[in-house]
Amino acid sequence: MSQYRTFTAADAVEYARQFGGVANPHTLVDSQEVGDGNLNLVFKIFDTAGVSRVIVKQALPYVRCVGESWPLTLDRARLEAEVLIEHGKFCPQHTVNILHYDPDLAVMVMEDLSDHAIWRSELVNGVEYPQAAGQLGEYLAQTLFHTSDFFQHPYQKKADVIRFTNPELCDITEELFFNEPYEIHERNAYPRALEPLAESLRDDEALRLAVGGLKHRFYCHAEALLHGDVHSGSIFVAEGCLKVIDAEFGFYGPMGFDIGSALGNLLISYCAAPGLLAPREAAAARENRLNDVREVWLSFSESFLALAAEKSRDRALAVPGYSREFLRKVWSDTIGYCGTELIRRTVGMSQVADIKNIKDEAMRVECVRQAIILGRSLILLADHVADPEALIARIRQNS
Ligand code: SR1
Ligand code: MG
Repeated sequence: MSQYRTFTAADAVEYARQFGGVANPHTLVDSQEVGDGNLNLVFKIFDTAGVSRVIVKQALPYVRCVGESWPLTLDRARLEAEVLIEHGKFCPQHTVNILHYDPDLAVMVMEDLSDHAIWRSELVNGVEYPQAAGQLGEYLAQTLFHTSDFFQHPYQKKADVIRFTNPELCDITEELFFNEPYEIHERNAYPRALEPLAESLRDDEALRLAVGGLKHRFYCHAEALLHGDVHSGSIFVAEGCLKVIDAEFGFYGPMGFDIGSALGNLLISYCAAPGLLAPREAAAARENRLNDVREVWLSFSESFLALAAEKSRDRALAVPGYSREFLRKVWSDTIGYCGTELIRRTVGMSQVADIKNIKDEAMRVECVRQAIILGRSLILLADHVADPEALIARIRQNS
């Protein structure tokens, strides 16, 4: 029989005392539920001095932001903990540390990152972290290379594809990224003024074909163990530090999905900046986001190529030149998935603070319009953008 019960604040404290790895567990005395994501309960656990010491996160048997009408597997807690543990083996400096997890209770205990801030909130407020993009590229290179066929033994890789099969969470992504924004759907949430633009997405055959291809590759290209939801709200930053959290959408999929999701959120920030910041700050923030896009890809690709040269275990994949050729396909996928992230965050249900915080309605509509048009053009041009400089030129052209 399942031991699952939804934690109260007191349960979370008790659990943290047992499994939080704190030297004097009795000093943990209080907790606060701070979850503001779409799915889970998140408790900060405080000591007698009021300092937050560890985090207890528990999956609910449904989608939190919708309610019990949308049931969702509790196995996502196991998947999240195991993805983060796996990624932490290869990139501990940029992966949140999981101290303990229990698949029956769908709960995990993890390091407290209260001295960090969520990157999305900082971007909304115009706060810059110049090293973050390079660090994110490094996280992507380490996690994607080491979980791929370049590095994993073929038996281990195949076993891990099974261990990380994540049908229910993938189904959410498959619907939200690749179906709903291109249909009339009750979950879509774009401004009414953009109905003609939304309709043009539904009617664009070339776009629908390209999105079909991206969805197909999402289904069947088991290239590496993805995080599955690398957006700026899943990333904590501090001066010189970056830590990725929230990997419940993890599964074996195409590398370009993780990289494209990350770039898509940087470009949402780019599109939203004029609605959030004063003109001079917005212009600077936009330049910074373009630099971030370049830096994420350069840092990822340089590290990936170096890892492939040094550590590829598969003899055929280790042939000189193969990894570079492979990255050309990853780059095209990256641009395509980046485009789908821009569109699903603006047309579809998963709206983000970058857009929601724009107070002026006309400005908000213009920022959303720009994000949708940019998303469409990236999906359509994904195979024809040579490198980050060409991508940046495209983005400027779109602005
Ligand atoms: C119903 S879940 C909607 C979105 O929230 C998560 O953070 C993922 O991005 C998902 O697509
Ligand atoms: Mg999340």
